[in-house]
Parts: sequence; structure tokens; C-alpha cells
Amino acid sequence: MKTPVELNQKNLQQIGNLLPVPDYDHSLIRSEIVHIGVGGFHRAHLAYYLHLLKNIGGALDWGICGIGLRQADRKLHRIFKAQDHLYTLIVKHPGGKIEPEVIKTIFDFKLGTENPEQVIERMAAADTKIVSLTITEGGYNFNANTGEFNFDDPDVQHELNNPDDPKTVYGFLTVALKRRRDKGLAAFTLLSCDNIEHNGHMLRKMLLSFAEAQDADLAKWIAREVSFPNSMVDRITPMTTPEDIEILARNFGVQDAWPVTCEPFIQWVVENNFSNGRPAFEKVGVQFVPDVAPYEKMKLRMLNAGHSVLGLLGALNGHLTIDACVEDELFASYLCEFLKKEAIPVLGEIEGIDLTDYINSLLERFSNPNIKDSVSRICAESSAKLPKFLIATIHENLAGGGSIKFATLVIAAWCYYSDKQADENGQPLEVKDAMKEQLHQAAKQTTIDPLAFIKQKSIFGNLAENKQFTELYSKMVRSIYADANIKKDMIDVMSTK
Ligand code: CS2
Repeated sequence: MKTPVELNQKNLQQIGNLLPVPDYDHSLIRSEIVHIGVGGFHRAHLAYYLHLLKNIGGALDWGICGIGLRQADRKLHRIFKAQDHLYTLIVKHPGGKIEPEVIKTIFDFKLGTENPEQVIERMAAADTKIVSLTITEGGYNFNANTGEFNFDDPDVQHELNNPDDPKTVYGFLTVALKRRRDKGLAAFTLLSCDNIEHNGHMLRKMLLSFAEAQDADLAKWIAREVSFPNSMVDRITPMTTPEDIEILARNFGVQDAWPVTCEPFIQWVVENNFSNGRPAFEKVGVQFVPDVAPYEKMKLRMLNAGHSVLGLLGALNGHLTIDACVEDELFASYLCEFLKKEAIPVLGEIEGIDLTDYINSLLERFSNPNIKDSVSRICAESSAKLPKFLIATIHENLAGGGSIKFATLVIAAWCYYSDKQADENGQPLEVKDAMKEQLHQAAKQTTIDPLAFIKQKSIFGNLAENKQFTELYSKMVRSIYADANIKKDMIDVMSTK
């Protein structure tokens, strides 16, 4: 194998003989999107949409400055530094074709952990028009049961008393907004790109709760001046594997220390509520709508919930990837039944969308064998995901007299998964969850108290007090613990009325 060419600005022209490379010029940037949480998803989604727009000659004056607020962001910081913030996006088609392309829309990346002042100044700069976020469901710091801001977090407590020493996203946003107000600058738009229903409203509510506790006048200014468009974001972006890096080097001759892989599908539906300007994303397929709520709900309760249904049941059964799950006929039919009988009935009207087509498209996307989206990625942080993706559907079906059995088995499977941290054959599973220990302790009590797991109120609300739910759940959890045979339980669910 010839030595691959290292990805950086100096080599970009040479790389142009190997892959599509961009030729837009960072010196034209006058308007910034400051993005907090530069994970694979951001690089496959917002940063890619900006790339598409620049490729047709639009938004040449816009660029993205990434921000990392976690220790784990140091790795990307180091890699971006060496690669001049360039990275390869590798689109993987179901037929096996892979299409890598170099993206150049991120022009800088700063670490809040190392240099908070630089991050604050960047957010407070006149050129910053939008601050966007992908900080994951857990990053919003709300109690899933009460929906209120969680003031118990020690970093939040620190920030309330030391506004100039921010640690969390809320600390950074308030100090930066305060500087903008004091300098007489317009506020930036705050754009949430996370999988949370009403993500803009949620961000607004959390930020205002925090700001009120810190500086009530500032909170009033934020409430008046900052816009928080809701948005529905969608593109399946698996974790990058060492093989992805190797294939890029071997088959395409490019050495990128952290490329991003994704499916061909991409969607972004956003409310057109940007108080300080925005790129003309509509030119590259972004849908601007007056109310994003129905789209968000559909995506979260079908795609994301569907992922969790396959992921948790699949993990127990020993499946490693989402495509392996849907290839298994029982899993594919279980998913379809869950979507038709439990998810769709509580969605309400979604204008212009045929939900049967949507189910078919989900099955097609999930079955992409080239993506190899790991079940472990899907199961990670279930404590932050499930209240929004799945438990909300159970609550709504209980209230409306609808079916709950498909989703309830997933909760019972999650209990077993959290307790044993192994699949039904005893193979260890690595649980990644901010609440891992608490979940484990609660689940461990199941044999003594079958409802122990669902008594965790911050996740399940008052489900443990609902007789209809507890009867079904206890039966299911007992059955899983009795013979660890999830397929048998799935067949039971499918065959009972
Ligand atoms: C997944 C999402 O995190 C999850 O459990 O369902 O990351 C999903 O792949 C994306 O939201 C797709 O847009």
C-alpha cells in the first residue's frame, strides 16, 4: 500500500485527486455559528448542510467554530489541530458503495475546559449569530419526571455563585449573553439540534430557570431577545471504527485520524425563528416550517424509539448491530407492530406524511448492512433517551386506553440488561449510561421487588403506581428472569390479544 496522504490544508490539493475536496475560503467568514458538542452527528448534519450550501456558492461568509465542554473533547481538539479542522465524511450506501468527501466548514475548535475565556469571548463576539447545540438528551439537565431544571448538579451550584467561571453549557451561555447585552450587541439565536421533543422550548425553559437563579435581569433580557427555534434533526451516524480509518487509508489513500460515517438519508426540519440571521439552508433541502412539533414527535417516537426497541431487545438476544436485528424476522415484525399499535396511535395528525411510507423507510434505513450501527451505541444513555422516546408513549397509551405491551417488554428487557450487564447467553455487555450505577442497583432488587426498577421516578414518573402497567411489567420481568429467552417473550407479546 502506498503511504496515505495526511489530511490537512497543505495536502488538500493533492487529496483532490483522491476524493472530492472543498475549495471555499475561510477568510471570507463574517458570520459564525458557534457549535457546542462537535460529535459525529454534528459533523454529518449541520456542518454538512453548510458544506452543501457553500458548494453551490451560498453562505460563503458563514463558518462554524466548534466548542467542546467535556474532557473527552481533547482528542478531537488534538486531531483537528493537526488536520486544520478538516475531516472526511463517509456516506455508506446499502449496496456497499461508500462515498468519502472532505468537509471544511469548521474553521476553529475551542475547549471550554482549557480556556473558558476564549470560549466566552467567541460566543460574545459580534460575528457570532447562532449558537447551536448537540449536547445529547442528558446534557439539558432536566428532571424527566418533573420537567424542571436540576439545580443539584455541583457544577451548576458552582456557577450560580461564580458566574465568571462557567462549567456547564448554561454557565457559558449566560455569561456570554450577559457580555452581549452589556456591549449592546444583538443576542444570538440558540438552536438545539438534539433529539428532544420541543428541543428549542426545552432549552429556553432550562436556560431561563438557570439564568433567573443567577441574575434575574439578565433572564428577562434573554427571554425577550433570544430566539429558540425548535428543530427535528435526522441522520443515522454510527460510531467511527478503526476499520473506517483503515478503509479510507487503504482504498482512498487518505489518512484521517477521525472521519465520520453516516447513512445517505438526511433531514432537518426547523422553525424559521432566527433573530440574528441564518444561512439560506432552504437552498439545500432544509425544511423551514411554522411548527416543527408533529415532525419531532414522529421522529422521536418512531425512529428513535424503534432504535431502542431493537437495541435493548437485540442486546439481550446477542445481536450486535441494528441491521442484524432487522434481518431477524421476529425483530422486524415486532418493530412494525410496536410502531403501528403503540407509537402511531398517539402521534396525532401529521400533515403531508404517509406513516406507512415512514415505517417502510425506517426499515430500509435500519437494514442498511453497510452502516453497522452498533446496538451498544443505541443502548448507551438509555436513561436519558427512553423517557422521551418510549416511556412517553406508554404514559399516553395508558391515559388513552391504548396498547402498551410492546413497549413494556422493552422496559423489562432494559431492567435485565442493567442488572446482569450481559446478554441472555451470559456474554458481558458494556453498559454506558450516566446513571449506570443507580440503574444497576435498582435492577438488582428485581428478584425481591419486581417493581424496584420502575420505581426510579426521575425516569418513569408514576408508572409504578399504575396497576395496568405494573401487572404487565411484573409478569414480563419475571418471565425474562425465569429463563432469559427474549425471543420467547417477544413471541408471547405478538400472539396475545
Ligand atoms: C439513536 C439516534 O441515539 C440513539 O439512540 O436513535 O442517535 C439516531 O440514530 C439519530 O437520532 C438519527 O437521526
